[in-house]
Amino acid sequence: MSTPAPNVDVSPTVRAFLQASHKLLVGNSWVEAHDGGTLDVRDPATGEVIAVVSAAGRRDVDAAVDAAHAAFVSPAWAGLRPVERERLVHRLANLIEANIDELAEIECLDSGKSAVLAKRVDVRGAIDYLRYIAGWATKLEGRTIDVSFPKPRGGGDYFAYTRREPVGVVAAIIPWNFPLLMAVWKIGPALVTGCTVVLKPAEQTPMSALRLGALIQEAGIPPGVVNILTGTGSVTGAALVAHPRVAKIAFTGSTEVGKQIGRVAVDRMARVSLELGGKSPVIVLADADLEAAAPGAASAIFYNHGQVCCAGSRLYVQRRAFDEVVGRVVQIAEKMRMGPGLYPKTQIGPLVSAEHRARVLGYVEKGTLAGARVLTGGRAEDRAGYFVKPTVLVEAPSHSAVAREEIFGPVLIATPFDDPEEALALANDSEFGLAASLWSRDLSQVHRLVPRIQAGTVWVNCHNLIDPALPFGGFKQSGIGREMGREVLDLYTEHKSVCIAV
Ligand code: TAP
Repeated sequence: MSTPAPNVDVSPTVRAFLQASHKLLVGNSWVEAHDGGTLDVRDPATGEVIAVVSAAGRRDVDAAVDAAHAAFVSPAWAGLRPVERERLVHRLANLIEANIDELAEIECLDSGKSAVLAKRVDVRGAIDYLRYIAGWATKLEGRTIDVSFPKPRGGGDYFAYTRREPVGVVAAIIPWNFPLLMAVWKIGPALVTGCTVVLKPAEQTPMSALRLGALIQEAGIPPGVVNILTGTGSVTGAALVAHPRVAKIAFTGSTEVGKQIGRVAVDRMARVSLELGGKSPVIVLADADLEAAAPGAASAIFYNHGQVCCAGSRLYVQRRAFDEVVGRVVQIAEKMRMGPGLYPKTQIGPLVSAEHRARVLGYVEKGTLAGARVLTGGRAEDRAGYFVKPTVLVEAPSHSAVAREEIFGPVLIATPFDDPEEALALANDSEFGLAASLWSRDLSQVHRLVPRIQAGTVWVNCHNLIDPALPFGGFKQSGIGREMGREVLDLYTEHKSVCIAV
């Protein structure tokens, strides 16, 4: 179902922001790219250019890493007490909150997502995350350890302890599906641990990072602690990853690019965390509350138009409930209101770019050629912008690309199973292992299955719930490392062992 042209306009504040000249944040200054390079930014709902940003080249990367390195060792940053770092992070959270509507609108125009959801999930999520992580600045602890060496000759003893120390300059490279949230997931832990950052947003969605840069300055975070380089992955991203002064790479994106980055990082032993793709299963047992499971399965795949790393893109339903659950998901898909994210009633917005729309539709085509049947959707919406109808496929062969690879769009593959063991085998038959959900009222069955599901997060009777306190990351090819929770601190700190002869 498509919505008529929206009767909502871009606000004057956001219009003025988009039309401004956009530069790179290096140290405390906004500067143009050395070679004058720029990138067009498009509104996915119309395909029109809404802003022009700088495209950082190698010399800009050098300047930003130098600024981050200088800040890392400067008394203005390294000399701050933990409670002062905590206060700066809270200040940033407060400023984001004070600008919540503007940031949600920017995110909507840049990425195509609904402004209502951008406010509720992306921007509110960024604020909540910063407030959660801020408190860890004062809780970075080591341990004292009783060592068993022979005592020093002539008496005395050893005193041994560990310290957590910031890893150094962090290159944060993020994707386009939750731009502000992904930026904050990396900047937050870097700030509380005393690291410094060079952030590179995705070329499709750089705008919220630029607005965030201004708020970072307003918060009083010392110059050079956070630098922001807009640009492409192949130039800006690659130069950052290879830079010898970058101590750690925090990457969220596709498995393909993650592997390339991992190889470069290992070559010079840079620390690296990789939050990568998924093809997450949703398993519905016949005893589940189907009134909840069917809309749950629909929202697991169609939320943010399927552009979610943990989207429930493989639906497995026990055979006797299959027609009912899949039928309801199809009904929901057909009723979803499609339109620009600025229109408050929109439930499905455009995909992020024309290239991505072609990629998603290419998967559907390959799937049908391999024998899959389209129950609904499967095509672009006949209007300007990069819209793809919510799609449900059945009978996709288990070896087909559409059933195995990450599509990152509103495309669900539904498959029946006969018993829980078969469901488990189907769910685990994937190179990915980011997340899964299990729907059942049988608690014993749930406890039997949860430990055997190969995924970094397992939701039971819910899906896509991400909390700042819950570690998040992937098994298998879905990544290395855990963001969120206290586990994220390990990604931004080194453990130093100290042993003193006393
Ligand atoms: P990618 O194409 O992998 O891009 C991610 C980022 O890497 C972008 O900023 C990109 O720059 C940059 N990049 C590309 N090539 C690079 C290179 N050779 N060196 C350094 N940087 C490079 O992913 P995407 O299409 O933006 O995002 C979708 C993917 O992200 C999906 O696979 C999704 O599952 C994953 N994702 C995972 C998670 C978690 S938490 N696991 C969360 C969200 C998204 P440009 O875009 O500017 O070229």
